Formats: sequence, structure tokens, C-alpha cells
Amino acid sequence: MGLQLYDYILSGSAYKARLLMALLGVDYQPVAIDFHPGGEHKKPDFLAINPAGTLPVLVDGDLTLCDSQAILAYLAQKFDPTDTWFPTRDPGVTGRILQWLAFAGRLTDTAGAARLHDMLGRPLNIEKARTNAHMVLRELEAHLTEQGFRGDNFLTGSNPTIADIACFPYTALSPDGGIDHDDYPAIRKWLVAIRRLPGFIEMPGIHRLHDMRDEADA
Ligand SMILES: N[C@@H](CCC(=O)N[C@@H](CS)C(=O)NCC(=O)O)C(=O)O
Repeated sequence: MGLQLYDYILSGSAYKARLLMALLGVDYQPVAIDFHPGGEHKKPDFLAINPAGTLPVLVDGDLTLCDSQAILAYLAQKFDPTDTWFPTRDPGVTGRILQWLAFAGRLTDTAGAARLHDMLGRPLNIEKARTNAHMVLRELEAHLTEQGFRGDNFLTGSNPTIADIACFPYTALSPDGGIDHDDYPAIRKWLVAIRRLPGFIEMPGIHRLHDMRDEADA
């Protein structure tokens, strides 16, 4: 059997895996989990696969991976013949990518949590979560502004890597949690650069860039 992804359409974390597989042209079989309202990810059958009760989970033969950042690293190493999505030959580059993967966790814990509160009514100190999310987004904005001065579009240089894929969903989806992008022009440009990548796919709340020429011709 090929790759299986335990998935939920509205999960920004699962979308990271779906997006990278689309960009790399990797086939997989989705296993839909009724995250809401069913709470299937907290039931015994799913907890036997991932005791943390979180999505996504990737299964490849005997290997089960339960963290979206780990899944991105695995997919890039296994399926990227160009060795650009997760280059591992330069320790400095690898270290910086891993730093952004950890940063993506902070986005999930702040902007992602605010989104779950606003969309699904999860209990949360929403003002604190939004304040913390803005602190995280300000760090991202400052970094992307510096990169822009150097002429680089992406988090670790002129090519996209798994660092960009990891940080993209909860940044793009943050308005769902009441965290707008008005003060973040560099982030807005970076989000567009990712949406321009060949093979980009959408999820609810994150749309592809439509071809304006087709619309004008219609
Ligand atoms: N560190 C994990 C966190 C993933 C995560 O938080 N996933 C959300 C769905 S987007 C989840 O399953 N949360 C469980 C819950 O809120 O009940 C990862 O990156 O895979």
C-alpha cells in the first residue's frame, strides 16, 4: 500500500502535508477523520495510531509519523529529487529550516488556536491568543522584510523550502481567528509568492491565485 494521510479538510496542519505532496507530485490515499463535530481524533481507534490525538498522521508502510513538521521533512527527503525543499548538505541552511519548523509550532499554538476558538467555539483566552499571535507575526514580518531587502522571496532564501510550507497555513488562515494582516505588508507578499508556486492547491479559506487573463478573455 502507498502513502496514507489521516486528514481533515479544515485542518491547517494536515494541509501542510497535502500542499507539499501536491507540489512534489506525490500520490497518497486520504483517510478522512471526523474532527468536528465527531471528535474522532480523540477516540480509541485513532489514539492507537497517534496517542497525541492530533492530525495529521502519515503512514508509509511500517512508518507512522504524527507531526506535520516531521511529515514535511520526511516527504521532502523521500520524494524531492532536486534536494531543494529540505537541503541537508549545508548545516547552516538545515539549522535555519529546523528553526522555522519550530516557529511554525508557535503559529499553531497562537493563530491556530484563535482560529479553533472562533470557528469551533473552543474555550480559550482569545485576547491573549491574539496578542501572542501578533507577536509571532511581527517576528515573521521583520524577518521577511530583511529577506526582501536582499531580494529573497522565501524564509531561507530565493527558493521555497519546507520552512515556508510549515509556516504558511496558520499565517494565511489567521484572519479566521480575528488576526488580520493589515500591518504586515511583507507577509502579504510572501503569502502571494507561495500561492504562485506551480502545483499549489487550495484549502477552504486559502484560495489559489486566479488567472486574470482568463477572466479578462471570458
Ligand atoms: N504539532 C502537531 C499539532 C497539530 C495540530 O494541532 N493539529 C490540530 C488540527 S489542525 C489537532 O489535531 N488538534 C487537536 C484538537 O484540537 O483537538 C503537528 O504539527 O502536527
